[in-house]
Amino acid sequence: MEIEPLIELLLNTTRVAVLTGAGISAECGIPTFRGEGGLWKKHRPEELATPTAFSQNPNLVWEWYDWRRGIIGSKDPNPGHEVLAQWEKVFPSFSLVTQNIDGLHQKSGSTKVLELHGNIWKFRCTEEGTITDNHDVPLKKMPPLCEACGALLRPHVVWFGESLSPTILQKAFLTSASCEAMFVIGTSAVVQPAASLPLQAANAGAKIVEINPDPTPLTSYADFSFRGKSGEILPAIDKEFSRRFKEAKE
Ligand code: BJW
Repeated sequence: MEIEPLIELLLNTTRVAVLTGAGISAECGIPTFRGEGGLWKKHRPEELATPTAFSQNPNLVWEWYDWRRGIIGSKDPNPGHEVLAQWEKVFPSFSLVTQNIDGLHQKSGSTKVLELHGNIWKFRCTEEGTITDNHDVPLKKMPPLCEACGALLRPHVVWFGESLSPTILQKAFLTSASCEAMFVIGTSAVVQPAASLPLQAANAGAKIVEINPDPTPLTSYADFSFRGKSGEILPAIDKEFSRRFKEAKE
């Protein structure tokens, strides 16, 4: 797809929103969920990513998260994450909403990230609801227990059938209702309510920019569809945008 019309749009836009999914971290070596090599090809979501699975077999679920923490902890952000961290400083209003739990946006320098599905580096006490940071790889105790009350800890993530944080979700919907352009990057756009955010943005008049090697249910709503890896396409867009932005200021 031609980059020029998008650059024109970005040069005339102040309110930009971004929704990311597992695909943005794929080039770091972190498996996505769906598609070739995806986590859900090898594991059944019902056995690992539901409250029932956790109550029936907390050890199994924790072993899976421990394994994933091992992978994620050894990875660094890629150029796609880095561009988004830069854009936070470039656009007068910039919101980054992610479905990812890997914390790589923050690691690349993004400071205001709305994490819809939680964060793998946080624990939540199943009794008191207290949230704590933990970066141990591997975990010291399996399953981990709350230091304050001894109850079972769980990963501070959102499983199927669980509600997202109403505060975070409300902020995400406000963002999509008020942006002028929304980038949708590396998501299969099938998991709700996250997948509704770009539709809401489109209904409110925002231009939708999709970056994904494959088409998704969102593709027919997109004004710009870039087929490829976000770690390559975002830097290409940014390079041209930065050049034209500087030129316009001179
Ligand atoms: C690249 C690339 C590269 C590759 N560059 N791109 C309405 C209708 C129908 C169902 C529901 C509904 N509302 C709620 C539901 C139920 C359910 C749901 O949506 N189910 C659908 C699957 C049908 N939703 C929920 O249960 C949610 N809760 C909720 O809504 O509560 C209220 C409620 C409950 C029940 C009924 C009704 C209301 C909670 C959803 C929680 C999702 N949790 C997970 C696990 C998080 C923790 C963990 O990681 O362990 O979140 S599942 C998994 O999917 C994870 C992801 O964040 C999420 C989205 O996946 P994502 O990011 O899109 O990844 P992939 O793998 O699917 O796609 C990767 C993409 O990248 C692909 O397109 C590639 O092509 C691309 N790609 N390389 C760019 N280099």
